[in-house]
Amino acid sequence: VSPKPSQNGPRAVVRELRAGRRWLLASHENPDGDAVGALIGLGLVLEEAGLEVCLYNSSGVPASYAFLPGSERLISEISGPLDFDGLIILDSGDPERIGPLWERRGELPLIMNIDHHSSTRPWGRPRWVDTGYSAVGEMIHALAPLLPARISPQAAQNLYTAIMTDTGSFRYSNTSPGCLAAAAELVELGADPSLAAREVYLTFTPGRLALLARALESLELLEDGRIGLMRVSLAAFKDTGTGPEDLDGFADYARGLKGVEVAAIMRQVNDGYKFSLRSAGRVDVAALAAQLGGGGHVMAAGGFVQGDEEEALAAFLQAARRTLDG
Ligand SMILES: [Mn+2]
Repeated sequence: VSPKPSQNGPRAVVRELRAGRRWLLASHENPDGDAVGALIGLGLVLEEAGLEVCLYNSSGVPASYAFLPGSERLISEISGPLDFDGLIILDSGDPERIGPLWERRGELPLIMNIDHHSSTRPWGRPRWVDTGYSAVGEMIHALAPLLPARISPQAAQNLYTAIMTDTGSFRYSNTSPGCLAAAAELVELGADPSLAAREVYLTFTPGRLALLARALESLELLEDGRIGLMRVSLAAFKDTGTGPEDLDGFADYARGLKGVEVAAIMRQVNDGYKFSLRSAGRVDVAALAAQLGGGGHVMAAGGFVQGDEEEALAAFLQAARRTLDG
């Protein structure tokens, strides 16, 4: 008796993709470079394989990723019936993170999970979740030859940008031989690294620069300098005409301070505060975020506390102390 083929992993994903024709692709709201790049990259790769795709992100495309070829195809609302063979959710440890579309999941015959976050409860069928990948963009690069499908120069630009941003420009600890090899091949296939770096890191709007100034002004050191905390209020976004996506990379300033082990951005939302956490290397911020009802990676994670500023800060510090001393 030959062993039953696994219902999960890249080959199961390919089998399912091939069995369908029309796919709806989604990634988490307030998307980062991986959530946008992997989404468009997979869409273009599936089209090369002769499939039809619809690309959804409830937040739309952040300005710094509008340069990505195919970004104009992202939609943030779907009004008609969900006439698809299934939904593919990318880069979301928790499927609810795709936003309002999740409410309509009952209309879809299948929900697939392709991700590199560590998740406490498995979901999706089939699912391919592998924390060994630096970015979902790197996973899509590995998936293409299995389909098989060509990675066009446009897809390569998206997948390269996904890997670049999730590794902090190949500086974070998830920068592996595998992701560097994938990035090199994507450049060979037509990705332009200098374009990606210029658009993502070196292009500031005046509003974003003003937001950075306010975030830096708020920076304080807590717990004997082991925590670097920045606070961003709803008013700060409003005054500067910016949004949460403009905070991308700001935590690096706090993390870069000597002695800081955890960098945190405490961002006001309607009913509480979201915490975006970055580790300097020793502390597992995913464990810290889990205490705040969130999750993520060892080096980058996020959580949420309901309540006013004082309550949120107290809850964060309690969780942070536990993790720092653990
Ligand atoms: Mn990612």
